[in-house]
Amino acid sequence: MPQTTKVETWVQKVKELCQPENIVICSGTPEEYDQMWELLIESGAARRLNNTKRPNSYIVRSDPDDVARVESRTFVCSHEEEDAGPNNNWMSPKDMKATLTPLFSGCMRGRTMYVIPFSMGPIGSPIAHIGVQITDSPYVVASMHIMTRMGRAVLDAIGSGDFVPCLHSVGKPLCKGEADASWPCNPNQLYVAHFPEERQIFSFGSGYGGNALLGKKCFALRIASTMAREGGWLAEHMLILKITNPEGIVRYIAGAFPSACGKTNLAMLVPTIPNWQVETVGDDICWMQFGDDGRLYGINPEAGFFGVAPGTSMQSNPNAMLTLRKNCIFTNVAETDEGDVWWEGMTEKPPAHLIDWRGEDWTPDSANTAAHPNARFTVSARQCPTMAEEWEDRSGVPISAILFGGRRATVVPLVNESANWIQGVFFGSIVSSEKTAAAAGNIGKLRRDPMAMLPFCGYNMADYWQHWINLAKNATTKLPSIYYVNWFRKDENGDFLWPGFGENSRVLKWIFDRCEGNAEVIKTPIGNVPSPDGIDFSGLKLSSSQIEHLLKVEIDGWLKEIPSIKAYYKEYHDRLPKELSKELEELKSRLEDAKQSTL
Ligand code: OXD
Ligand code: MN
Repeated sequence: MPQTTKVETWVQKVKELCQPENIVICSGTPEEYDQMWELLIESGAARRLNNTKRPNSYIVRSDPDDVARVESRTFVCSHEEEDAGPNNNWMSPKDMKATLTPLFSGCMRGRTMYVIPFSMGPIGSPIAHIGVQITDSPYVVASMHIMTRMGRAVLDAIGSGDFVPCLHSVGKPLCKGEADASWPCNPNQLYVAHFPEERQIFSFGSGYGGNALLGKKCFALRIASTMAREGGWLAEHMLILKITNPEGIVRYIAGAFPSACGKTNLAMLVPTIPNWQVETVGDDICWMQFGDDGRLYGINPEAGFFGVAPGTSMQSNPNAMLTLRKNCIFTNVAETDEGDVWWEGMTEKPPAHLIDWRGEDWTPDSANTAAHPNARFTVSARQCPTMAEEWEDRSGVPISAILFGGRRATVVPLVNESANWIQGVFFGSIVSSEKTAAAAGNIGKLRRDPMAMLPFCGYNMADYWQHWINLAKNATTKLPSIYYVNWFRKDENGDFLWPGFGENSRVLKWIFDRCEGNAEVIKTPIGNVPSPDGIDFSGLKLSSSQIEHLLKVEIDGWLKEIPSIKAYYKEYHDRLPKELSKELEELKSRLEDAKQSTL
């Protein structure tokens, strides 16, 4: 008799707990994908878009109370509260299980339970890891078809090996004869719970995005970050791009930016500098492992893009728009009278009439936006015209440089190179963004989002910084250089100084040239900035004083920032790596020396 596998044992356990009506082991076939859409159309959650406008694509409307990741209901359940850190909500594993068990008991009554074996990263890649998600949501099954490699091939790859169990329910059991909601959910009893020591995820009550597609933020960042710490690798909230210079030399750059800082746009950038090429490897997550040569090799563990639709246009991101021409899922966007999609920013002039994300009539005079601000597209990466041919290479791509960036109107220059790895980790630890697009004069309202991982690090952030620092302690590693970039500096009138988008290629070129040993820097108290002629600004409408402002090292501004960094570090008490407090002290004394010498 064949042995029962770990997957079978777990499925049986979940079946007994959740009591579904049926069980489907997902195959990952196109037929299965189509079946999910038949169900979603029948329930009223989805509509097929006009096939001539947007072939094989669907528009989905979620419950208006289930529209985004809910950080306040996201928990890291380590045994010790200190191990989750001040960056996470914490509950003990015992208490969380005592809370969740009654919620999950019978929660799939009247529903089908889908078992989704999925691989984060190309199947068989030494950098990839496998999960199995159990869900009662056909929308999740369809989305996982696009966002991950999943189905039969992954089940075969697991064999008798390990996987991360990810249990998800929308939290709405159905009684016999009861009519189902078009988007069943239970937002009043929402839990997205991670058990890092056991490597398990439980999510209850939401069907939306990162709450429900558990391979993404829950596994590929929160759980994977704890696995990475243990295994000496990195699981990061980073895009990966490939850049090729006119001589055909290739470099790969990874970059961490908080939400709403244009990560997808940067990953799909159209360079404005002649004869340079930028291609895409990933837009949201990067897993990096050391190769035999001591370099960090990165993979994009996802197979698709789950991007914010509003603001995406042929001007801001033509490659995303081309990616979206067919085979897409659009969630909470508006629908046009022709059966196509629209969102704010897609065209300069909105259509005269739309059905908005709530299913109501909408005209440009309507008080609300037509698309929800967190409306999303879900699409296979394979459709992106700029995907680099090696984006699915099992061994990953060698990373030459890491970018950290936030949205800062003042103080932080366009680009600043760290003198060494530890200073680079310091840069990452202080990444911050203005809470909103700060009006001129309204300076200082900062949210620190270290390495853009604040909502995604599955353990104490201070220990995470220590993990980064420790990578430099192994003499055989050849670590990438680190850059702190800021596309969002403003002038005295509150206008952006830097045009951004495709013009960011000029900064990438400087970084590329630095990696090749071909560009000059000026050493400053905060790090190495380009010499005024270091970045090619030709053809841009920028005055020399604007260029100076973009690259300026504001000694007083940085000095004012020191107490806020200090206060922020204090939240981590004695877990803060001593290397970081030393970096901060040294920065302060370099800034004070510089101030003295200009007096
Ligand atoms: C995302 C996010 O959805 O960072 O990628 O919130
Ligand atoms: Mn993200």
